[in-house]
Amino acid sequence: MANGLFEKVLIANRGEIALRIHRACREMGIQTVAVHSTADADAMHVRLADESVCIGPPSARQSYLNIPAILSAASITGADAIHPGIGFMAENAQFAEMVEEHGFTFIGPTPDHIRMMGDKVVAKRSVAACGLPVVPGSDGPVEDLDAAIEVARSIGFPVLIKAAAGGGGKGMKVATSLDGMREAWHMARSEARAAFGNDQVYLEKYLGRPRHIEIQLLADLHGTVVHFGERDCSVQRRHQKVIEEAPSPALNASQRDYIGELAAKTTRQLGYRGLGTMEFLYEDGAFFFIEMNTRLQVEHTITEMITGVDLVREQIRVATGAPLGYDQSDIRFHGHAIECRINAEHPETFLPSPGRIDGYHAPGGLGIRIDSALYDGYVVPPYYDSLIAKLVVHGGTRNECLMRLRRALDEFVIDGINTSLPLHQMIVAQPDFLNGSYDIHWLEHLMSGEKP
Ligand code: MV4
Repeated sequence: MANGLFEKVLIANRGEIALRIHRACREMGIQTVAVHSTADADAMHVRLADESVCIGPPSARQSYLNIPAILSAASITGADAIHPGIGFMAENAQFAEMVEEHGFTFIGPTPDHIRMMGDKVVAKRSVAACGLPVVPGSDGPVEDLDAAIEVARSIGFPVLIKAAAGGGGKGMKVATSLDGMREAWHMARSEARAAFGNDQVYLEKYLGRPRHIEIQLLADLHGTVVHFGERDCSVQRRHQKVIEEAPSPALNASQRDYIGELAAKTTRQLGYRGLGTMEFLYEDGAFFFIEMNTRLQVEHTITEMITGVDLVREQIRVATGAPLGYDQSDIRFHGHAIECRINAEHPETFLPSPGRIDGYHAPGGLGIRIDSALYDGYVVPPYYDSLIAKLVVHGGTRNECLMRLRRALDEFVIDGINTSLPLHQMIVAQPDFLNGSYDIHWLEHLMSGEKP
């Protein structure tokens, strides 16, 4: 580790996020190792990396999730550290542990913190003990239907039964009255068992029309923690985020400072290190913590646009043990940013649409950023996540950002496959979106033709 930095980082991921990490490393003078499946031999990040190692066949299980293959690639290339990216190994505590046992640095939090936040009951209890507001509900897991009914009576209907191992909405069931409890209980338990091999569940008061607001956090190894404000990720469908924006059109500066400071204080008390995101539901002026993500997130880009901070660079820097070197008062917010996630899928049916790109033109100009590993002639493989590009737009005001976004969407050409570009065109023409008046159910209501 010359100059206290890593000399070589292995990027255990693919697609736009692998490219994003490569770019941060290259600017820091760090060599990069790309690992890839046979399906990704022609990927952009593989071409740009200093070295590359093929780690297996197309199936993610045999390549991007193949721990021995990833660790072997790190050994033979002499990497100092492994960046897990997003998805795949990013929130796997056992992988983080094995990376460190083999003498590499895991660019992320400690295995204990990954484990703590992976169990939603432990996560909630831990942050509540620090004074962070959580959704009213059971104190920990609920053992049987009778106990669940007792909790539901005391907090009042509607209630939500959630899987402790959950996230992503699996094993989540609403009961609107006592009559619905038995069915919701058994469905939540069996869904949780099938999805996670763990049927532990807990109860919360069900919030009907919340927004999803998350706080970006960064902690060094010496107890300094800062927040980079919030992102509003309420525009989603089936638990897949579609558009994110920062700042949230629903918050003012004092609400931002309040929840940001509280989240940072909690992060410090937990002894957390690295990048992290606390997710909140926001309804009627109140915040309720639901989960913490212990990794870099897809939508980190909009935070970078309004703060001017390279979050991946900061994540790598703190992983070396470097002190942050600045505090909360050094973080300033400028203007507004919106990200459109562009997927290789049909804009209405959402069916995946892999295949060859036979025409590609990305928009440009002031305030436009494209994070994508696409190129003309690239073949989008059918095996992985369908995210192919992020269109990220900055403006001095939300209105300027929206005008610029609509202009950029009109310029964007991706031919040969179906993409979600037309979905984004539709959304940015909606009066509710332009007004910022949407909640987590807004897009699904809009697309089903219901009145929101
Ligand atoms: C909730 C909720 C309403 N009330 N909890 C969905 C997945 C998991 N991350 C938490 N989720 C929710 N928890 C209470 N007490 C509504 C959701 C929810 C949701 C949350 C964030 C973003 C999109 C969502 C879509 C549907 C439901």
